[in-house]
Amino acid sequence: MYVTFRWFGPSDPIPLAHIRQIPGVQGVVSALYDVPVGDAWPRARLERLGADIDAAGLKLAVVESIPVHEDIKLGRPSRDRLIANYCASVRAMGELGIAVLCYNFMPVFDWLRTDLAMPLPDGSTALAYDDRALARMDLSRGTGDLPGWAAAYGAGELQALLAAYRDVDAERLWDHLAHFLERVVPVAEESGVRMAIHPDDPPWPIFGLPRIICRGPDLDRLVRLVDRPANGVTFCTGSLGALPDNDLPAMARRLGEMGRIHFAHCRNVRVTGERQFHETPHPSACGGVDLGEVLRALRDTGFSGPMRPDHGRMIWGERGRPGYGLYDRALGATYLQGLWEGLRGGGGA
Ligand code: DNO
Repeated sequence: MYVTFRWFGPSDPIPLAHIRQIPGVQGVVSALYDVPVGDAWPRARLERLGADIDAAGLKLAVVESIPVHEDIKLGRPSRDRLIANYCASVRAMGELGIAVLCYNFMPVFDWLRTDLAMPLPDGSTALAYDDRALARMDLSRGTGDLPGWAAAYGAGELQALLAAYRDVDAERLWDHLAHFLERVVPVAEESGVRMAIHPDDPPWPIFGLPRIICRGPDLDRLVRLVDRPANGVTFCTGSLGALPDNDLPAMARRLGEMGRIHFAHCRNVRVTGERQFHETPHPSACGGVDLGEVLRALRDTGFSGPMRPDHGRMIWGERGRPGYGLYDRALGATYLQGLWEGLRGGGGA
């Protein structure tokens, strides 16, 4: 396991120098955040990002993410030109030796919560989701106020996108994902890049939009869609863990045996009702995910890829990007390494 930490580039309030001080963290997960979605990433800019990270004594190990343009997910005629741009970005990654690409195929929204600062009994705050609160959300003014990770869409643009998706049900979305992967995976393979799809978060349809990467069978279907080693997954315990019937250690073992886990996101969640959960500190005792068993499955199946501690709470008065403060994620990084070290029978990361 190669321990990494997400960094949002020079605008991230957390400096690389602080990330460097978290024991065991060697890699950085980052992206070019200002390239318009659909454009090819300029290789020189990616190279500069890598050089800045190198200068801090770390390594750019994962790109998370190159966003997939909505026209690709909608299967519009412009998709092939956009996919060609995507392939150019993947080639640039390969040339620079960045071996893992985390991406998602969620229509319109990326991860979404209904509360970005739910107070926990210990005085910290965490991200939370409740489907009943989602039903009350107003999309008529665009995505501006939504507590999540949506690309910003104005009211008109968002309504047009939602309307376009009325013709795209889950099976159509699978077809569009297959069309995308059939073209991108061979390029990734040639370039030495492993594709790692991120599960949908939350793992169920929202706002009437289909979401297809939610459960074990979906991950199996994904890897078979283009049955090549470069076509794999980001095993995100928090996203998948929001569905109680997902048996995470079994899923990790199965995909790990197939050699298709290319990246791991470790976080914990507590499910508190039907389509209702909140995030918790990383240790297994704090939430519903048995991280020890997930890591055991990864270790038993020979996982040696990058892992990052995912969302943390806000603790010790820290203010920052929801889910992405320094302190709780750093605690997560050391906890996860402790678990891993125990599984190895001691000695080193
Ligand atoms: C949430 C993240 C996701 C992830 C994308 C990958 O915190 O894990 O936003 O980066 O879904 O494309």
